[in-house]
Amino acid sequence: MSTDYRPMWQGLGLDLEAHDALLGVLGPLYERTFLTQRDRPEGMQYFDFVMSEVHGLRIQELMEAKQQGRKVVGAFCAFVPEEIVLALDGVLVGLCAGAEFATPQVEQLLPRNTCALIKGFFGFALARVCPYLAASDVVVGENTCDGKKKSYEIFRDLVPSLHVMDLPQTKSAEGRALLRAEFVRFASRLEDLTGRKLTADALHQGIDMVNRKRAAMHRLARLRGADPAPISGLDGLLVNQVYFYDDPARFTGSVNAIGDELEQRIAQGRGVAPKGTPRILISGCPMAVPNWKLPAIIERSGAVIVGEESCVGERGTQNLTVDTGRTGDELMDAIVDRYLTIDCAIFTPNEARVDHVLEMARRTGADGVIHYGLQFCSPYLIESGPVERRLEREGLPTLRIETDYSQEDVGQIRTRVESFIERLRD
Ligand code: BJ8
Repeated sequence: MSTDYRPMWQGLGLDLEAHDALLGVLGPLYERTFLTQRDRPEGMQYFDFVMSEVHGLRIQELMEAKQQGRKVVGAFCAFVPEEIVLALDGVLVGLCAGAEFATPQVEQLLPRNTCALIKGFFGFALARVCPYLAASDVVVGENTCDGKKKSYEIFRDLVPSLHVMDLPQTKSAEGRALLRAEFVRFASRLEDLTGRKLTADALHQGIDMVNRKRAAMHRLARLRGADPAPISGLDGLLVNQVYFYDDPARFTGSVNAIGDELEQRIAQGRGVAPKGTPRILISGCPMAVPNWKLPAIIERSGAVIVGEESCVGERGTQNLTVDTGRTGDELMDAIVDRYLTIDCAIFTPNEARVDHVLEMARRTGADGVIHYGLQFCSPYLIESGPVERRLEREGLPTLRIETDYSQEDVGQIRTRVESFIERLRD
């Protein structure tokens, strides 16, 4: 970052010293993890730039948007409908939750055995180091797992404005009705905030923008199915992570530019790893920036990751919203139907998730699946057993990894991943 953003961060109320410490760790970690990879697509330079400016230029853009009267909506979950936010001229951003920070302060508010993602967003808030949170006019919390649901009761005191969205636990007619009612309530909260009215025209535009963004991600996901893999899993994950921060139209253009480049690479038979390199699909909990621990271990151990069945990945981006409705009600129905297809482990039953893993494995030519569960995350850890058994039955070797954001278990995970990759080679 060449511009001095300190006055902006100060104006946002960040703790400059703690924030400097965060950036001082993030920058070198990014360089070691991403910039040392060989033969990256040139289009990744855009994403390197976005990451180098993720607390700088992008925040400045948000501040400019706010000056023009737009509202910033911060979120932690793939269930927050960006279509509605855009239709009310808002900007949706993902909030920092991918690293541990201020752990002693966090553990004064939350039990130690809370998942790292929840502790992560508490840490960023308590230490005042997330400019996205500081720039948000409203933060959306969702009643998904018990951990999030109960922790939002405490988090409410840490942010100026929290909107809690209730979510169903089943995909029944009653569950759908609840989700619809909650999306309507969310829209009305945003109408109050923005002083705008939700119209069918604006919803059409919001749906169109998000559909284009997701279609670009679908294209990237398809191209990752080529052997040799034209892009690393780390870079694929990075694109999925930037999805939550960047301007949607610019992001879509940048992903499509990568798509064009990957098509050329595939035509030339050019890849980031030799043809026949073991191919791995990751499935499980979301990996928010800068949570790159497991993917880095996997790819440094000689495999290539070809997809993520995750909310920072295909669980979050799969399926477009049908845009043929003419009235606001019809379009709201279409949005609800699209979000109800998200196979989060908070739903019961959740067989569609493992069907999706199998479909992804076939499409990407994956040789095996690594299930990533965050310690203390009951929904995904409990579901990982049935997922593993079904995948193994279907002939897909599966390894379950349970971890957190610390680096203490890196050696142990590496040993398990290496022997799993050997199994895939046999
Ligand atoms: S739609 S996956 S983004 S809830 S890891 S906090 S589940 S204890 S993140 Fe998620 Fe929305 Fe579902 Fe997706 Fe709880 Fe588990 Fe922690 Fe989790």
